[in-house]
Amino acid sequence: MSDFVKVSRDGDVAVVTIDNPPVNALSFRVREPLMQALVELRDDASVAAIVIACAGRTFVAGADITEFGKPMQQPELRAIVAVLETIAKPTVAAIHGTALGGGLELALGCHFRVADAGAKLGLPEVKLGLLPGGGGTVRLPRLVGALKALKMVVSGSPVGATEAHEAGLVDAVFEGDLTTHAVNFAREIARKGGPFTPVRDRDGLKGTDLAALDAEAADLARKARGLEAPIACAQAVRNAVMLPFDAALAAERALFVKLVASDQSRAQRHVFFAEREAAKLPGKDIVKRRIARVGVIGAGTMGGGIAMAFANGGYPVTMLETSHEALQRGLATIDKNYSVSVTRGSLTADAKRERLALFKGSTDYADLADCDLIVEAVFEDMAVKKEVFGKLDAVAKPGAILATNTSYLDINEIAASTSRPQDVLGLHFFSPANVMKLLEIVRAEVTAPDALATVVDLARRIGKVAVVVGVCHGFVGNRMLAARGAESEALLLEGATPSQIDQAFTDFGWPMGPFQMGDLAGLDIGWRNRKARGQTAVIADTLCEQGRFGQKTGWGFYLYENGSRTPAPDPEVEVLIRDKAAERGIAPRAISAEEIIERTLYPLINEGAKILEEGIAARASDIDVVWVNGYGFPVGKGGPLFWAGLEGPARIIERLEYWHQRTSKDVFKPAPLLKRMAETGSWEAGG
Ligand code: 3H9
Repeated sequence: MSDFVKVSRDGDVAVVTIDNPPVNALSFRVREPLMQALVELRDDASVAAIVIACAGRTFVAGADITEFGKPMQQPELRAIVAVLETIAKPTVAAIHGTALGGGLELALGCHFRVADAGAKLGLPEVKLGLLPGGGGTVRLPRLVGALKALKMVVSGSPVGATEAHEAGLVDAVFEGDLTTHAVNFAREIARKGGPFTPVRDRDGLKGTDLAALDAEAADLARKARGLEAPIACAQAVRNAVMLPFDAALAAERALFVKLVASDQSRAQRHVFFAEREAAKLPGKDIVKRRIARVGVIGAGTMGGGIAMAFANGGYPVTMLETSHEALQRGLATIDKNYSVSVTRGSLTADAKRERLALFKGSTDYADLADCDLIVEAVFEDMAVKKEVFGKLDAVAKPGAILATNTSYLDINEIAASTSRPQDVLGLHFFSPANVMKLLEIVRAEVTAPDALATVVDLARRIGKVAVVVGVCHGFVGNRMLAARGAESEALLLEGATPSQIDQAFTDFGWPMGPFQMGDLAGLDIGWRNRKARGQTAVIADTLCEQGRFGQKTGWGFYLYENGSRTPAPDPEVEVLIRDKAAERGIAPRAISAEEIIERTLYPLINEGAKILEEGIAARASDIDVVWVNGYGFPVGKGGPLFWAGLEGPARIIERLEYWHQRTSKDVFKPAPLLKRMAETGSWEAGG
């Protein structure tokens, strides 16, 4: 008997319990005793049936991801599943929590699967740049059909117990003590007698519509945006249909071996662990403050989105506006947004009613007195923010956390203007705040550790990926974005077109390029910011002067005719760019995609190195988390600082120095930490 796999008996039913906290991953220390237990129970004539269950909060959540990239210790999961399939007596997986990846593959090795009503089942390997490598792509289609399997494997999204039951993935759903139900289920099945058909011999592939499968696979491939794993997943499911079982299994294995060694999968695994690491703060035992009600000041796009994010996490919200009309407008928009979700089927009408019941509106600051956290999302102006915080200081209860959603302003200054700077911090949401995963949590100089720990925990509860950052202009994300954007206009003036630059970005894997993004967000936002800071951007400013604000006005860097959201190149903009270049005596030249990347992404990395050096971000991986979750940096490249390691820091420095020499611009001056990284191969200070 091992600490990680225990065998007990309930009459003639054996229960194998995996106990490998926190998520019962199939580490070597589990696989070895599990294999041994299964072999013994198979050969034990006194055992009529076997149940595989898990201790703790979940069934097996997958292979142990930390073992990837190291030599695989035997027995592998595939061998365990193969042994399961040699067992003549009924085997039953008892699934609670999540059966994911290798966990579901283990369950697919059993004759039967029973699940707790709240369980979720899925093959999320694609999100780690992988495909299921323990037979999942070959067995799942035999149970649920090829098309359903394709969708599950390529999306990586789990299904609930009820859906799994309807699809044939699960044989019974129970509420209450699952192991007892599973034992009774197994005993009853054993009593009825076999033979029991292993999943490998089930006939779920009969009548597969290959044309429909290929059409779906082609559609999914189009959306893969340069990622190899979704394509491999689709190929593996197709193999399951076309090849004999063992050949399909071998083909799956070959694809897995290739992917697990790929840079993309390494990058995606890096992001997986980076996201979890980012939420860790020093000082584990800090007592968190109680958050029962949240206040949000401002019911515009940002305030409304923030309020929805909290309501979606189950928190009652008090929304404050200056006028009754503005408040009603804000609440109506929220109602409309939820209605869209109901129409799309992502929210039930009942859930919408429950969410809306969490909102309370007010125009009186005194109504914020019972809030434990108050987030302001008012106009981005220091005087306005200070006025708001002055009022909050007067009404908020002692110990309430006072947060600003500022994107750029000095939070130390805001905090110092109150009588309780220790309770002040930044919660920088990204628009639309109810959708975007990233939350930059800004720690001001004197923010209390328990206030910080409270909001980090709260962020997780409302489904956000939190990264704690320090105070500087633009914090981590927007400060690096400014460094990326600095050269965009220069590239235009020197001869590149907006679509050429955007194309270089989308070829790299971004969902869109900087000009498409500007048009989508509204060019007037940047224009207003520049004016406030005495800065100019000749092309963007001229477009704004002409009323070209982007998609919302039908034109910006591109044309959007008849309400279209698809950007069409506009010859007028190209003439404008050439004219402005001529005025400055710049002769246009051909600009390569490589130059575009060098002049936009290398400064982005360089700025990241400066941020790390200044301690604004605690870890290089935190910066990657910000960029992947907040700005669409391709996850298959792992974030800017991870990608810098792949691209080669020495090359990046060489090219930065080249551009620095040519332009004398600060963004190209290599950061000392980047140089150290080139020498040591590590972003950690001191290597
Ligand atoms: C696979 O199965 C391949 C096979 O097809 C083929 C094999 C041949 N391994 O997320 P949490 C850690 S690929 C190692 O905060 P939650 C995690 O790092 C795998 N460690 O909890 C964290 O550690 P720490 C397919 C893992 O309750 C701690 O557990 N499976 C693994 O919010 C708690 O995690 C997946 O992709 C793992 N597999 O969410 C599932 N999983 O405390 C990945 C977690 O030190 N996991 N850890 O920071 C998840 O999606 C979530 O963890 C889960 C729980 C939903 C299970």
